[in-house]
Amino acid sequence: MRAWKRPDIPSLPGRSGAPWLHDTATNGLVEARPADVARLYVCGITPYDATHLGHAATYLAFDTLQRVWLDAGFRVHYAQNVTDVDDPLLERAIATGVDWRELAESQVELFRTDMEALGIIPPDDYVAVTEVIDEVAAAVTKLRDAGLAYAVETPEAVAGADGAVGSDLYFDIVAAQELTDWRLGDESNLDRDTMLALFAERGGDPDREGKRDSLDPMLWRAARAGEPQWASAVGAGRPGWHIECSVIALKELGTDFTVQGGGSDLVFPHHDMSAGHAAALSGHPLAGVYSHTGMVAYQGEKMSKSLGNLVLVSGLRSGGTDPRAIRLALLAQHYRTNWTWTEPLLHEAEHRLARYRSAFSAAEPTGTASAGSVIERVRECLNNDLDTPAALAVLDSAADTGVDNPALAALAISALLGVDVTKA
Ligand code: 5CA
Ligand code: ZN
Repeated sequence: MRAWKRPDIPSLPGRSGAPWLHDTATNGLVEARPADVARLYVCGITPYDATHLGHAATYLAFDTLQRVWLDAGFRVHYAQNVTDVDDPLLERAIATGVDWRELAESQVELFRTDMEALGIIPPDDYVAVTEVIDEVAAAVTKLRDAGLAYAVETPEAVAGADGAVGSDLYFDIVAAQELTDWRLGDESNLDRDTMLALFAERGGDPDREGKRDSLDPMLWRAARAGEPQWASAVGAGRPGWHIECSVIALKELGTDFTVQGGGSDLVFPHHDMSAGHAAALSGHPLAGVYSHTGMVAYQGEKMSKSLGNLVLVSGLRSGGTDPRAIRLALLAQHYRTNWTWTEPLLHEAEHRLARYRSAFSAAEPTGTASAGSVIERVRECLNNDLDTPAALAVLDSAADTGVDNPALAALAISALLGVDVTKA
């Protein structure tokens, strides 16, 4: 699928090191140093009610990571999916009387415009699940043939175009752990009770009869009346959620890529299960580092489509908010904290943007502080688990004292933080 326009990213004198990043699996900082090309997969949107500020904060965090890698001299290969067939999307389409394909396409288009306005680096591979149905079906077939997938009786299943009635297929987590090095919880480190609770909350079906283990996730959903379906070797139906990301990531990036990213709501079951599927398919780990962003809340709850407590990037933009201010408001929070969006945060960011524009757009020196050393300090902050609030604090004090080369400071703000302070 088409992504969106890439922002200009100037190169800076000198060079950053590889970033240190928090890894959920080991719960510590690890050096995200690629051998050659940094390979990044970030879970994309389920396209309805896009793009809220939680989405924007998550994609901005991985945009910052890429800017640090680029500044450190690494090439980056970035892949992202679009979950354009899934229960919540289909439910929304039915509730609003819109065709699910139209809903998905219009929301992906809105997401593209928002990402472009925010100056977020686009993925090299932007892949919708509807584009890889055959690959997903082939992966499920492979798992079934290896004894890692099994059918559960599905009375609601209807005949596909070939007249055959299929069954839902599940991943056998116990068998997968016997056959591979993968262990459930390797990535999330959660105990079983917590897993069971989160599984039920996040699209799983722990109580379904006929499953071998309550936590076994669905790989393939047999055709149902009124639902989209595709013919396949595992019967007519559609992909499960976790296998979608395993297949797209393996296809575009290969195994053992540098960083798997997403919001912390994906730690379990999504990323644990995606890693399990990938290990069962390839015999290798999915990624080296599992990186997760905190949740943005609004009005006392996690900002989410299902609750409807949303602040949309497009809404702010159409109200006249400068996208650079949105970006600065999000950068003022550390990507791993859970935080609440409020209006005053936007006003602070607008104030900061005005301050940077007047401090760093001058052609002449505004003070004696070295812009080169400001860049080094900003680099240190970002290398330390993408500490953007600390980087902004460095720039705030440089704006106060003035610098010997404002244009160089502006270039660094553009390259590393994606904000062009030289524009009107
Ligand atoms: N399509 C799946 C991933 S395969 C999905 O989670 N889609 S989503 O539209 O719900 O979310 C897209 C991305 O935004 C995910 O990485 C998710 O973790 C992140 N996200 C969702 N809500 C928030 C929030 N309130 N704060 C921060 N990040 C969020
Ligand atoms: Zn995903």
